[in-house]
Amino acid sequence: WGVRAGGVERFADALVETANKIASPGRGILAVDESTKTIGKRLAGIGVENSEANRQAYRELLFTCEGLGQFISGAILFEETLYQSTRDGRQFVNTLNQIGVIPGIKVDKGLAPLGGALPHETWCTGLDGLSERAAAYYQQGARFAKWRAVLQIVPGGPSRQAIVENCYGLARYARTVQDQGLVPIIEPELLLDGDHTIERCAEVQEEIYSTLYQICQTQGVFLEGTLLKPAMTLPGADCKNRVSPDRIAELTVRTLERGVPAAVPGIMFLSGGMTEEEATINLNALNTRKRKGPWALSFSYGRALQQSCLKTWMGKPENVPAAQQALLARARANGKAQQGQYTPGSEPTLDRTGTFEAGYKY
Ligand code: 5MM
Repeated sequence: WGVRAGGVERFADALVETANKIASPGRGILAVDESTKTIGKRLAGIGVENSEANRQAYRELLFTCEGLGQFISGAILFEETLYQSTRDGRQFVNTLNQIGVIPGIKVDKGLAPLGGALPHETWCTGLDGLSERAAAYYQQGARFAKWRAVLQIVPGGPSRQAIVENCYGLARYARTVQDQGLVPIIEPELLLDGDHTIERCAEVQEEIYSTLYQICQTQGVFLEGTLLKPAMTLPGADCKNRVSPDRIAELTVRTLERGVPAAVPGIMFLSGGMTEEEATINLNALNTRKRKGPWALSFSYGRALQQSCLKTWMGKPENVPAAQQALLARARANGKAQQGQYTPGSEPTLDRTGTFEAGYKY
């Protein structure tokens, strides 16, 4: 593969295989790596207490959902979840593998204020000890990792400092976990907050991607064994000019073609507060456009895969089968959208408003 010397050499074939499996046709990622605080918000939304038992019960519902592997290739877990089991003692990593879903792990340690940058700009922590943690997660059965850096469009920003620092963290993380056998999902999330136009979003994302891949080169990241998890190219939540899914697809593809190397096998979008149906329709539009870029365009949705499921479950054991059907319906919808075959409204949703929350940094 011509990779730069280090642990990654021994894992190169496996990394490529895993990345390609995750980005395989008709499948995408279930992002359920909410930290304890964020899952607390989701559980509060259905009146359920944020206890370890309730977090375990919810994740057991997800990871024992028969048939999920047809549409979901990987699930991102929070550290607590990676070591949990079903109530009858089966490790979650095993139940996931049984239903055909590759277990992954969130390895960043969250955001911290970035001194010297614009107010509210952050950097992503977690590089200290990452190598050792990645080795332990691999031992426990994880085969891919995720690190989420956050940038925001504000007047005069994001600052160059924030872009460079966040891209540096993503690249260093990526190479570090590759050396331990984990496929890095590189997530430079650009928040929906703001009143900027879709064109401004495209401009900023172009700068982010070109900076990111330049630093990935400097750090020796093996691109064939990575996946990118960006936001779609969208107008800000407060922008008066709303745009069609076709326009979103056009600018998203153009931006990616300008900045993401062809060596990257898959682009797994985050949902960022869109409703379940919006996220699916936009993904479908992306996959019906003609394009030059060779990557798979798929999903790594958190909120846009879980809202109906949570609202059906409501913390009640008797609702588990119905909640699993709700999850399957949205997974199937996105599986079809990945192939450009989704008919709007053809799968049920209980998510009418979306989960966008202005100013919320989780
Ligand atoms: C599922 O939420 C993920 C973890 O968030 P925190 O550790 O900050 O609680 C989050 O990184 C998520 O994977 C991405 O934001 C994409 O999720 P959405 O909901 O935007 O699709």
